Amino acid sequence: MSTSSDLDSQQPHVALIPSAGMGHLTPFLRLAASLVNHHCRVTLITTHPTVSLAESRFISSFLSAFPQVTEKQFHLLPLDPTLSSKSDDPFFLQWQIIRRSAHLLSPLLISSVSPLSAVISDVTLSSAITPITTDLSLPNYILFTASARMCALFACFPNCSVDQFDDDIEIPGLPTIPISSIPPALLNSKSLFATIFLQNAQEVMKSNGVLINTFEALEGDILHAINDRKVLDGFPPLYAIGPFLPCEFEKRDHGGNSPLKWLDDQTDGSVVYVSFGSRTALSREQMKELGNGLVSSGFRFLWVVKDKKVDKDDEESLDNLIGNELMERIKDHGNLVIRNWVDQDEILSHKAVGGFIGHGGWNSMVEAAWHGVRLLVWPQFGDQKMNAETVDRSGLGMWVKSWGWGEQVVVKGDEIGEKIKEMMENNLLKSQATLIREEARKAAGDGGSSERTLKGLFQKWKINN
Ligand code: UDP
Ligand code: G50
Repeated sequence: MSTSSDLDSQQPHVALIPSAGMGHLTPFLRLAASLVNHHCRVTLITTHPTVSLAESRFISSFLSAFPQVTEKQFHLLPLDPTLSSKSDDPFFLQWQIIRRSAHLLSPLLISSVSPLSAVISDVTLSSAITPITTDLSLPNYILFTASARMCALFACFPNCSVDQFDDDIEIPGLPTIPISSIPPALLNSKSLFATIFLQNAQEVMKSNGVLINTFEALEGDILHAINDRKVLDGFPPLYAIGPFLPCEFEKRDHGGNSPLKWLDDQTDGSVVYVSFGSRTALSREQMKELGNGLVSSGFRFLWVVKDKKVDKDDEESLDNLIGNELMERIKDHGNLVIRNWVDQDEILSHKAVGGFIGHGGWNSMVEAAWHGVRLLVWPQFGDQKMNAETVDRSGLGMWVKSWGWGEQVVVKGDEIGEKIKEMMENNLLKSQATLIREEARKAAGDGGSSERTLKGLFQKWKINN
């Protein structure tokens, strides 16, 4: 008869090393919750300090909800002053700080209560972590935090001659990628972002596998192209284990200010939810045009406004940001504008919500798929056009390519209003979003493609135990 300690010793033990920003932390903590629920031991490496309040709160509530998870605090080195001149993005700088501090991870990984079966680290850190896991002879997996389409570009990047990027990009097994969709920072091979991206893409080849928050029905063609080695011979196995499910620990006490009460009073499917994620601030001018567009669309809306990249800096009042006159019109029409963190899952799962205007952050895209909410994607920077392409092709949403990147053009309110109407009145999008929701649930459910893939990984990790 096996005892509970025998069973414990058969459990895989995985260490997770997330990177900075909610878009990177969220998939890690959702994966961690899923691993615990599958009886896996989890060690979570938590970086100190974090950039945003949202990150530190998220980690605290995760650790309170999962006391069985071992936390290892990773105290970062200070920022190298020469780096701060190379980027004004605090999250991106934090990636560099984590990378520079990576040698401090070895003792944390060695001092685990039980030996590790695998280490899973964020893709932005991969070239800094791989030498450490190799040194410790630990299996090393990478979590890719964007779409499979972006992953294909990542895989091929070392073979692309970026400075000669003047044409569209051909990746075997994928439709042509227009040059205008490539993350702008990658177009300058000398930029810090492009240099690190290249190093990560080279080093990822040494990892045991790449995990990704997507699923067959959403990106099956690209997953197959990568795993059939059409995209790049020798790329590690890509494990599609999404959608990562939002969890109970993410719920916050809104002190009676939850938008749910307002949503409860709206007609089913009538509301447009507008949010550009955790770290995208539109220009003031664009914000006003968006407000005008929302009002002119005639649809009810719930708009989450952000003024600064980092939540701690968001101080300006809504009246100052949007202007009194527009705020009055917004309220007169019965709409809701919020400037704090919202529980996006709670909103997307509400029956009143019919459409979502978002920036193409991959977590949000997968959450929309999970809830079957159709999208109007408005990419602002980075990987977001690559993600938008996937949303567009799957039929989950639409993308107005002429709107360009966030800072390129100021899109006029009238045009925004028209496109909102188009998204909300398009029955094909609506039915396709419902279909994708069903597929997402099948993938994550018992016997579904992602569930089976995750179980396969457990078997591997148990053998390594
Ligand atoms: N999010 C949220 N409430 C907010 C803003 C963001 O719950 O007020 C969540 C959102 O649901 C998603 C994550 O934060 O899970 C943001 O990641 P995403 O990849 O969508 O975009 P990013 O913020 O990284 O640009
Ligand atoms: C954030 C961002 C820009 C950007 C990406 C972001 C990605 C994700 C993949 O997540 O493309 C990625 C892989 C390796 C790497 C960085 C990012 O070094 O602001 O493009």
